[in-house]
Amino acid sequence: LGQLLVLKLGQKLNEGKTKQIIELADESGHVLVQSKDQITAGNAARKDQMEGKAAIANRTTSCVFKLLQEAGIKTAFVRQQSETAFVAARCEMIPIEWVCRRLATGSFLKRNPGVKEGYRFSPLKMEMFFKDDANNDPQWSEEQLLEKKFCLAGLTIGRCEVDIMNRTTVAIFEILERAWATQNCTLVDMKIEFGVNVSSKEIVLADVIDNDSWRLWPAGDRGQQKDKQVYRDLKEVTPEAMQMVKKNFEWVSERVKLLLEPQASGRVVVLMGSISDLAHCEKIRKACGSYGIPCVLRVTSAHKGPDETLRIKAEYEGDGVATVFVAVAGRSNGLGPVMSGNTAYPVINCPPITPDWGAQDVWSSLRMPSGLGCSTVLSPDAAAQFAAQIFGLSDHLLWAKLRASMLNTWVSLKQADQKLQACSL
Ligand SMILES: Nc1ncnc2c1ncn2[C@@H]1O[C@H](COP(=O)(O)OP(=O)(O)OP(=O)(O)O)[C@@H](O)[C@H]1O
Ligand SMILES: *[C@@H]1O[C@H](CO)[C@@H](O)[C@H](O)[C@H]1NC(C)=O
Ligand SMILES: *[C@@H]1O[C@H](CO)[C@@H](O)[C@H](O)[C@H]1NC(C)=O
Ligand SMILES: *[C@@H]1O[C@H](CO)[C@@H](O)[C@H](O)[C@H]1NC(C)=O
Ligand SMILES: *[C@@H]1O[C@H](CO)[C@@H](O)[C@H](O)[C@H]1NC(C)=O
Ligand SMILES: CC(=O)N[C@H]1CO[C@H](CO)[C@@H](O)[C@@H]1O
Ligand SMILES: [Mg+2]
Repeated sequence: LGQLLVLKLGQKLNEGKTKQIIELADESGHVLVQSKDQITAGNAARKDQMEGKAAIANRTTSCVFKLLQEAGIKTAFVRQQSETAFVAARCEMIPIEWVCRRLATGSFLKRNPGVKEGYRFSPLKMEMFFKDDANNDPQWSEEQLLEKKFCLAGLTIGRCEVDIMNRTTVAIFEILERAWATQNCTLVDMKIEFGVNVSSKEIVLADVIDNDSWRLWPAGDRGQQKDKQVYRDLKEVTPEAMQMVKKNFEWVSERVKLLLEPQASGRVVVLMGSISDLAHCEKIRKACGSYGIPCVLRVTSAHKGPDETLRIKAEYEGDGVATVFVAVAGRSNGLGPVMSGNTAYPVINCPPITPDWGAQDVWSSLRMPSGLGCSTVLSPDAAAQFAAQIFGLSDHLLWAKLRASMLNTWVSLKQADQKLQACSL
């Protein structure tokens, strides 16, 4: 509450069943999203105050948005403000619920009789629902959304915007699915909403992601579900039953914090055959930094000082830190192959190719003796990215960055094309 007093609140912009949206007098373009202390189901037909629920919802939303934000997904979330409130970009909300499913359950089974609960969707199943309480949020097709030509904060929701939301929903699901897997929890399905940031006119993930937004089955077992379904399924709302729902909520909100914890931390060791390769190696280090991977640079030549090369290698073996070696050697690359033949850690060749002899030199990185498994990439960025992909196998936070970056590249291409088409009209 102390922190809250520091904020100068403007007028209340909106109030729904679970939260209030309040203007911030001193931060234009931002709002305070304040959770209300109650749980609703069946469109508020069932309403019970649940002490502490808002705080738990706050924690869930902040952790999930933080995870996505750090991965590089564009969200409205700015910062946690108090136990029950966070500051977000002011958005005009697109009145669509995007639903993404891995396993069939709930309303999908009713709409698709014959499909058994637990049917696995691969690729993920996408659905959208128009937010219209009076008509029970009807399911919509893409065509229905396109024909509506919604205009929010000056942005018309057309083909490009719909594709971006669809793709972003899939990326968000995959990131959260991977994160929950670290807790042995299956993310069964999820619903999210997008808004248009009124300042940037960009589509961003908005509203909240909390217990109401997903189904989670610990160990893939519906019987142990920890989501709001438990509340919906209650036959009678007794204090004991509500206590159980709250305990489930707490179970999730305790675990959601663990989603932000790195699983393992690795390191990249770049070996260069000569100090003249330093500029190339600095680019690798910089790119590793963008993934948050520590990177050390060493100079050693496998041709001129093989004893030193193996001694340096030994420094990074056996201390329990997962290591990827990157070998940078011009002309004849002996460094990568010698490393690869003498360590079980992965080795990536990244030779600094020159215009004169590059076409010949590259063969020293490609044509290997049998038994060696080093890879070769030519750009420093690619070397760092490949190392990140290796660490991403066991680090969901790193994997999330790679996944978000793939999405953002796709979105940039889409937007560049749209801009070009608009200009040539
Ligand atoms: N960053 C934001 N900027 C502006 N409005 C927002 C933002 N985040 C959420 N909102 C909107 O605030 C309103 C209140 O939220 P709440 O979830 O309580 O509504 P609700 O009763 O569940 O109604 P709805 O069916 O629209 O979700 C919603 O219309 C929601 O879309
Ligand atoms: C999302 O995109 C997929 C793949 O292009 C498409 O099959 C699906 O119909 C889209 N879903 C919605 C709800 O728009
Ligand atoms: C997940 O399950 C595996 C295998 O059952 C177990 O070894 C591991 O400790 C579990 N992890 C968590 C976080 O519960
Ligand atoms: C919203 O857009 C403004 C203007 O571009 C930008 O400064 C701000 O960071 C955006 N907010 C969020 C949360 O993305
Ligand atoms: C999310 O779920 C957890 C546990 O199931 C619960 O503690 C929390 O209150 C839920 N949040 C919301 C908004 O329902
Ligand atoms: C009361 C409470 O749980 N508040 C939390 C809201 O979420 C942030 C981010 O996880 C926490 O730092 C607060 O403690
Ligand atoms: Mg809502």
